[in-house]
Amino acid sequence: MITIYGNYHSRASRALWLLEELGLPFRLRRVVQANRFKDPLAPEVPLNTRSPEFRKLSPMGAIPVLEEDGLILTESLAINLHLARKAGGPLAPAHERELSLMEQWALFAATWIETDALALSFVYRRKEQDTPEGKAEIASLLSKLARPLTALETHLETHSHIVGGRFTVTDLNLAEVLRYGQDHPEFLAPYPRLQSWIKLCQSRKAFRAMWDKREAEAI
Ligand SMILES: N[C@@H](CCC(=O)N[C@@H](CS)C(=O)NCC(=O)O)C(=O)O
Repeated sequence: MITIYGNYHSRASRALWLLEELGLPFRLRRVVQANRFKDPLAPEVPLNTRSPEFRKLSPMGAIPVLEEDGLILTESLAINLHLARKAGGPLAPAHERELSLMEQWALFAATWIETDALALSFVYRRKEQDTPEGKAEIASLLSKLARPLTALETHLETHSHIVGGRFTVTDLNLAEVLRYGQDHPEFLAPYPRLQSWIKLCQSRKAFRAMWDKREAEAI
C-alpha cells in the first residue's frame, strides 16, 4: 500500500494529482508544515514537519514523503517519476529515452523554475504585490524566469506535450511547478502556447478532483 505523508496545500498535491490520474489506491497521512504552529513540538500539536516521528522518515523535515513496502522516498518530482513508472500506462515513460527526457525535465523544473516561481507566489501571500518593493521583486523574478519560460514556449511550438506527444507525468510535474507563478495574473501572458498547455493540464478530471479536495481541506 502506498502512503503519502503531507497535505493538499503543499507539494504533496503533485503526488495526489498523479495518484488520481493513475487510480492507484493510497493512504494520505496528514502532516502539515511546522510553520503553521507557534510551537510545533508542543504535545497537543498534530503531526508536522518538525515532529520527531516524521523526521525519522524525512531528515529534511519536508513533505511529501512516499512510503511503500519499506521504500521511503522524498522529493516530490522523484516520487512522481517513481509512481508513474510503477503504474505504467500512458503517463509513464514508454522506453529508456523517454525516461531520460522525463528526468531531464524534472530537473529543469526544479532548478530553473521552482525557486523563482515560488518566490513570486510568496510576494502575493505576503500581499506585497502592489507595494513598490513587491512590484520590483515581481519584475526581477519575471525577468529571471523569462529564460526557462521562453525555452518551454519554444518547445511547445513543435510539441503538443513536453514528452512523447501525450499527457505524461512530465506535463503534470511541470504544470505543478509553474502553478506557483499563476498567483501573478500576467505570469504566462507573454507565452501563449504555455498558457494553452497549462490550461489543458489543469482542466483534466484528475486535477479538478485533486483541487476540489484541496479546497475542502482545512489549512
Ligand atoms: N524539494 C522538495 C521540497 C519539499 C518542501 O519544501 N516541502 C514544503 C511544503 S511544500 C515543506 O515541507 N515545508 C515545511 C518545512 O520546511 O518545515 C520536494 O519537492 O519535495
